[in-house]
Amino acid sequence: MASSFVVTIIVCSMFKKVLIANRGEIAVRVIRACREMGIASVAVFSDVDRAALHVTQADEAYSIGPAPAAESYLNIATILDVARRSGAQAIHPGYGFLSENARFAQACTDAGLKFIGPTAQAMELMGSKTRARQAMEAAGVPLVPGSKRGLSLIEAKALAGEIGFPVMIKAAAGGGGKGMRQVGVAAELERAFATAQSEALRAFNDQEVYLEKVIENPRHIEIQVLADEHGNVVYLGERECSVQRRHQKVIEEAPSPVVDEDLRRRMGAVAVQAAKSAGYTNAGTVEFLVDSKCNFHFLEMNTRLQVEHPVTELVTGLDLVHLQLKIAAGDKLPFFQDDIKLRGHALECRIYAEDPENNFFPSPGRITRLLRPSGPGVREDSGVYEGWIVPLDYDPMLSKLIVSAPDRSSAVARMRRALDEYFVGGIKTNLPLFRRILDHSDFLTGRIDTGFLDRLLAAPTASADVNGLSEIAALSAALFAATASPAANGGNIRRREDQKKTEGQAWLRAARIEGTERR
Ligand code: MV4
Repeated sequence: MASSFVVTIIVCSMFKKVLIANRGEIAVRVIRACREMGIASVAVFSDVDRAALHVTQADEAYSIGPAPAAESYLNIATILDVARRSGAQAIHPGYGFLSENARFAQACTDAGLKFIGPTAQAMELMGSKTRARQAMEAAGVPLVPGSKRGLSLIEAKALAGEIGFPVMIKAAAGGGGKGMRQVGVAAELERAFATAQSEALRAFNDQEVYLEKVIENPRHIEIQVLADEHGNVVYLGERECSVQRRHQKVIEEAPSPVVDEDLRRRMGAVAVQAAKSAGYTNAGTVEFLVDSKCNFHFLEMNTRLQVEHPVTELVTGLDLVHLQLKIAAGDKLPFFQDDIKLRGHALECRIYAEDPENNFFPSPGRITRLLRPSGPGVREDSGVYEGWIVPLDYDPMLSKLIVSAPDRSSAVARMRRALDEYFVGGIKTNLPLFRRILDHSDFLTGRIDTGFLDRLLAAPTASADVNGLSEIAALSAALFAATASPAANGGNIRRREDQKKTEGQAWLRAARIEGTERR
């Protein structure tokens, strides 16, 4: 009798070398994951990034051209050439730059390189907001009421009359708030339509616009999904991202203060359905607008790893970049939906080189002093180091400060403590803004919507008096530190009354640090 043997050959298909087509903290983040997984990393850098942190951390680094992103980090041919020369088998795009460029994803595939992300087809579908709305409606995903295709002015007038004002005119090729116009009354529609069209044409070379009903004072809540290339899709809970300014997120958290288990299950199921129907693979995020009654509406799908992914990592205990690499290498998801448990609370502050006192103008330059927070429950994903000159050519985000704790209020306390430990000298940062947000009663009670930060910034600051006092305190502390002998403030001895929780504390520390620096 013939006996048959089933021989299973386990082929290790993990990449040996990965190129990271990005810079800053996200390049460092991906390089770290590669190192942990025994994968060699290839960095690319522009002329102004020759000494950037990601270049020093990678196994190899290649110059890709001048500072302007269009000539370096967005140059597909150059990046593919570096991949070929270095022998990389896959490319991680990070976020921004080429990360949501379907042509780039396709060019990688055509060059025999694995793009670590979804297919070009899935990216293209989600890149067109009208096509995405058609596909999502067909999949039973709840949409914001409005049109599913591009409209003429006449069609827009008719539809707006039907669904009622206010309405939002959006660019089909847009996303993230670009080419978007709110219209309050019928008389404003024609002008807003024309403006939106010409903005869309200029920004995206595509003047198609569509219309949605306005969701008033919405929350921005998004669901993280992971999909392998074998049809398995899971959701990893939500992120609350309502604290924004000019469509730039400032603080993110997980879980959302308003999402309970039932809502999470419903939003999660919809997000998984959205991903499945789009043939989506790898990591992605389904964005929802959530109204005051907790109705949720599909907004768009981000086809990349997002800036705020660490808060999801901290509440799920998963490493999203490890998982992205495994999925791209053809592995099955190593868990099922029921295995995913959320634990505790995580907050993220995006630290920017910008001046809150001067309309958040970018504040590049040399970081003369850098004290970074650490200790229990603190993670800092940074792209900078002391002595490095922050270039003015790119997004001025320096780092992300992320904390986790058993519950929301202890996470807030931990974030305040970590912010107190954080000092960046030589350039202006938005660090002082976070203290204001974390002291705000609406933030503390979770009453945040997408208008929260604008309202906070429009309100008069604590008082001019307090500002004056903290400046005097900083000056006198600097004088003290500069003139006192090391023993006078040595050993970090501080009297109890100096330790009280004030905004001046950071200033006092700053002045002391700068003082010692000048000695
Ligand atoms: C909306 C909206 C209200 N109603 N659409 C802004 C970014 C882009 N992705 C979509 N955006 C919005 N679309 C309808 N129908 C309000 C916003 C919006 C917003 C959304 C998410 C986070 C912050 C925001 C800030 C202002 C406006």
